[in-house]
Amino acid sequence: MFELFSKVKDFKISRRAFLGTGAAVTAGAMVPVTSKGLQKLSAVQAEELRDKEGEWIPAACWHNCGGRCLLKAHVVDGVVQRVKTDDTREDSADNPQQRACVRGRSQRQQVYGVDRLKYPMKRKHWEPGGGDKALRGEDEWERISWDEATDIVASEIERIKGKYDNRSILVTGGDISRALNLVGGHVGTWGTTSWGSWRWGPSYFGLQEGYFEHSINDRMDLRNSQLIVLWGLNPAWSSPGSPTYNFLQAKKAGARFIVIDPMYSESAELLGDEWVPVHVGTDHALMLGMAHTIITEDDPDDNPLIDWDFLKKCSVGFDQDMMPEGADEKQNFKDYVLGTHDGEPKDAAWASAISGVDETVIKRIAREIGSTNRVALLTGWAPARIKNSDSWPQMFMTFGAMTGHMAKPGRMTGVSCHFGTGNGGHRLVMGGGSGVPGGAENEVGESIVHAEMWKAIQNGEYTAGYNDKRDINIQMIYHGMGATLQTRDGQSYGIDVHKNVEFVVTNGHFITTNAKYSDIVLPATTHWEREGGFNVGNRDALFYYRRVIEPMYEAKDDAEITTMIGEKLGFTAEEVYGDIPARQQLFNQIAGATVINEAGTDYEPLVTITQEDISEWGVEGEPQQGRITIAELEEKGVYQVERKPGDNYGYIAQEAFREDPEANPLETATGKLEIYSEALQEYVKSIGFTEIDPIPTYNPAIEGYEDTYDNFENREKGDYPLQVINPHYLRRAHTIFDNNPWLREAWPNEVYVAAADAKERGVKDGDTVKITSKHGETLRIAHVTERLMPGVVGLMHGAWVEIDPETGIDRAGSDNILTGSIPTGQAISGWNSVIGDFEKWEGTPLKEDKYWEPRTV
Ligand SMILES: Nc1nc2c(c(=O)[nH]1)N[C@H]1C(S)=C(S)[C@@H](COP(=O)(O)OP(=O)(O)OC[C@H]3O[C@@H](n4cnc5c(=O)[nH]c(N)nc54)[C@H](O)[C@@H]3O)O[C@H]1N2
Ligand SMILES: Nc1nc2c(c(=O)[nH]1)N[C@H]1C(S)=C(S)[C@@H](COP(=O)(O)OP(=O)(O)OC[C@H]3O[C@@H](n4cnc5c(=O)[nH]c(N)nc54)[C@H](O)[C@@H]3O)O[C@H]1N2
Ligand code: SF4
Ligand SMILES: [Mo]
Repeated sequence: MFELFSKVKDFKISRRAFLGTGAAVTAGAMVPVTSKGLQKLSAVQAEELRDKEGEWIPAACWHNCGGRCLLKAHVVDGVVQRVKTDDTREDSADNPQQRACVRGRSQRQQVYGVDRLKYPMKRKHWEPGGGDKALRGEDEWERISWDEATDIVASEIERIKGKYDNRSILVTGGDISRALNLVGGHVGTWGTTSWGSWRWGPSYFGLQEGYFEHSINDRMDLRNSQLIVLWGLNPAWSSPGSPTYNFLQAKKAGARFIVIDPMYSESAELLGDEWVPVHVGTDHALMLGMAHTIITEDDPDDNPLIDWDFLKKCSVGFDQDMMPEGADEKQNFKDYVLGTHDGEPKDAAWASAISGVDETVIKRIAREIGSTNRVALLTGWAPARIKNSDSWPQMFMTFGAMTGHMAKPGRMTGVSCHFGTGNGGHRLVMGGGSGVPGGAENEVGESIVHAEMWKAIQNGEYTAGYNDKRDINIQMIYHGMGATLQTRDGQSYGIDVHKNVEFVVTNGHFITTNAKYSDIVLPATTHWEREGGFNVGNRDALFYYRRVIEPMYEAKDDAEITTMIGEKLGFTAEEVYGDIPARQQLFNQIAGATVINEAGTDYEPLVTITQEDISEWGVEGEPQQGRITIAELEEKGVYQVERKPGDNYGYIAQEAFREDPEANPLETATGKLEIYSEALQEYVKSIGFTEIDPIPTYNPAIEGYEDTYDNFENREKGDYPLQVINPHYLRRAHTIFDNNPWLREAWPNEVYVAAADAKERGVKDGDTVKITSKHGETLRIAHVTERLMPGVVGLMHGAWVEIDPETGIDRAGSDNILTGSIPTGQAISGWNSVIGDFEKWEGTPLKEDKYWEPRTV
C-alpha cells in the first residue's frame, strides 16, 4: 500500500497540485494514484492543473495489435492528464486519420496501473537452486534492490552454467541474449505463431506470407474488385484503425462481400452480403468442393470458369499436362479433385459433409467466383492456425490460380491480416536504424518448437529436425519479453515446467503469468518512459513517439537491465550494447527515415535536419534535406503519404510475374506457382513432425472437426463434441490490457457459446460454465449467442490464467489451458484446432472480472 504523498513524488507531480482543500471531487482531471488506481482531483486541484498549458506529446502505442494509430498524451507537470488521437489532418476516404482504438485510448490506465511492477522483487522462499520450487505462482514477494536482483540473476547464470551447461538456459524473448551470448549462449524457442501454416511454407510454392511481403493488392485497388471473399478474417476486431474503413470504401464502390467464418463477426455484420458458416479447420475441404464444381462445369467456350492461360503460363501441377519434370503424372491436382485414382471425387457433397456448408451454396459460390471478372480472395491466418494445415495455403493459392484472380487490378489471392489487412505492398515510409551493433553470436544455436516446448522440457527430449531427437535439460528460464507461459501451447505443462526448473526470471510491466511463476521479477519501463522511436503499421504511415514521462518507480529499460546483468557477468556496457547513447540512437532513426519519391520508384530522406538541430540534440550527424522538419515530426508524431486513386504508389501483387513469368520468375524451384511442390513437401518433412503430399490434399486436423466424433462415418459424437477457437478480441492485444480496468468494463471476458449448444446443456446467458478439453479446464461466464455456428465455442485469446488453489481449475478463461502440446507439420501452433465441451458450473459462480482485484505487489 502506498500513501498519497510518496505517489506525488513518484509521479513527479508538483506538490502544489495536491494541496487543495478537501473540496468536493469533480468529474474533471485525474491524477495517479491510489491503491485503487487513478484518483480524481478536487475542484481546486483540477482548476490549478487546467491553468497550466502542458504539452501534447506523440505517445507510443506499441502492442502487437494488428493496427497502428496515432496517440497523443497531454502532459502537465510531468503527468499524463488525457489521451487523444489523430487530428493532424482532415479525415477523408482516401486519406483517413490514423485513429486509435479503445485499447490505445485506455493506455494511461495501463502505464499508471496500480499493479505496475514497481521494484525488483524476489520470491520469498527462493534460495539458490530454487528453494521450494512448487511455491512458484503462490509465494509472497519481497522487494529487493537492483544491485541484489542483478547479483542473483548473474550468480544463478554462472551457477547453472557450471552445474549443467549453457544448453540448460532457455530464453523466451528479449534483449537478455546479448548478455548471455557473451558467456556461451542459451537455448531459444521458435514456431509459426501468428501465421500458422502461412509462415514459411508458402515461399516454396510461390505466395507471400502476408506480414513482411504481400500477395494482395493495395487498398486503393480493392475498390476495383467486384467480389471480395473474406475467408476467416475479422478486421473489425483484429485490425483496428483504417482497414475496416478501407473495406467500406470497396463496398461503397459496389463490391459484394462473402464472409466465410464459423463466427458471424462484426466484420460480417458490417460488410457481409452473405455469411457462410464453416466448421473450424475444414476450409480446405470446402475449397476442394468448390474446385470440383469449377473443374466439372468449366467450358472454355460457353462457361469459362478456369483461367487456362494463366495456369499454363504461370503454374505447374494443375493437370497431367502441366506437371514439372520428373513428377508422377498421376499426382496432379485435377485428378485428385475428380477422384480419378483414389475413387473419391472431392465434390460438393463430399465437401459439404465435412465443412457443414450446404452443397448448393458451395456450387453457387464456386460459380460466382469463377465467373466474376474481378475477385479478391482474402484470408487471415486464423484458418491456418490449425494442426495439419500444412497444405491449406497451397490450396488457397491453387484456387486463386485456377480462377486467375491474381496479379491484376481488382484481382488478388492471399493473406489479408495484421498490418497488411486489405492493403498489400511495400512500405511507403519507414524509419531508419538505430546503429546499435548486433550482439555476440549464440554458440548454443538450438531452439525448441513452441508446439512441443513444455512437454519436450518435461520429457527431456526435443525435435531438432527429421529423425533428429535431442536430449535437453532446461534448468533456467529467462523471460526477457513476451508472455510465453501464457501464449504457447499446453499451458498446464508449462506451469509444471516452471514449478520444477531451478531458476526463473522475468522482465515485465506487471505480475503477468510469466512473472507470477518466477523467482525474480525485474520492472521494465513502458515505451512512454523511453527515449523514443518509430512504430509502423499499415504501409501508408509512420508513427513517431517520444518520451512522455520519466520512468515509473524503479523501472528500467530492458537494454539497461541487460547491461547491468552483463556487467555483473564481467563485461563492460560497451561489450553488451555498443556505445551509442540513447539520444544518438533516436537521432539515427530519424536521420535514416525514408519516404517514397513522387514517381514511386525510389526512397528519399523523410526529415530535414539542420546543423542547429544537430547541435541542439547534442549528437553527431550531417545536415540533410527532407520533406518535414524534426520539429514537425516531434509535434505531429505521424507522417502519412498522401494517396489518391491512380497515383504512383499503388501495388498489384506479382504483376510483373504474371505479365512475363520467364523474365520475372518466382523464387520457387520452377520459378512458377507450384500446385505440385516437392520443395514444400521436403520442407515440411525436414521439420520432423508430420508429412504431406506435393499437391494440396486434404488432411483432417488433429483435434479437428472429424475428431469431435467417435465415429465420423456414422456420425456418433465423442466425449469432446465441440470445437474451441480463440478469436483475437478487441478487449486485448494478446495478453496485453487484460488487467486494464476500463477495458474490463468495456469488454467483459465472456466465453461465446452457440445458442443451440447452450440449450442442449441447460445453460443460460450469464451462467458460469466449465469448458473442458483433453488438456485442461477453465471457467467463464457464458455469452449465449446466435453469432456462432452450433458446435463452436469462442474462447477469446489472451486472458491471464488464474488457477484456483482449491479446485486446480483456471478461473480466467485462459485459452492455452485448453490447448495441448501437439506438434505437426511445419511446427504449427494449431490453437484453433482444439476439441472440447462445456457444462453449467455448479460451484460458486464467477464474478465479472471487472470486479477482480488487481495483481498488486
Ligand atoms: N491459444 C492461443 N494462443 C495464442 C494465440 C491464439 O490465437 N490462441 N495467438 C498467438 C499469436 S498470433 C501471437 S502473435 C502470440 C503473442 O504472444 P506474446 O508475444 O507472448 O503475447 P503478448 O501478450 O503480446 O506479450 C507481450 C508481453 O511483453 C510485455 N512487454 C511489452 N513491451 C515490453 C517491453 O518493452 N519490455 C518487456 N520486458 N516486456 C514488454 C507485455 O507486457 C506482455 O506481457 O500469442 C499466440 N498464442
Ligand atoms: N483485437 C486484437 N487484434 C489483434 C490481435 C489481438 O490480440 N487482439 N492480435 C494480432 C495478431 S498478432 C494477429 S496474428 C492477428 C490474427 O488475426 P487472424 O489470424 O485474422 O485471427 P483472428 O482474429 O483470431 O480470427 C479471424 C477470424 O477467423 C475466424 N476463424 C477461426 N478459425 C477459423 C477456421 O478454421 N476457418 C475459418 N474460415 N475462419 C476461422 C474467427 O472466427 C475470426 O472471425 O490479429 C492481430 N490483431
Ligand atoms: S489498434 Fe493497436 S496501435 Fe491502434 S490504438 Fe489500438 S492498440 Fe493502439
Ligand atoms: Mo500474432
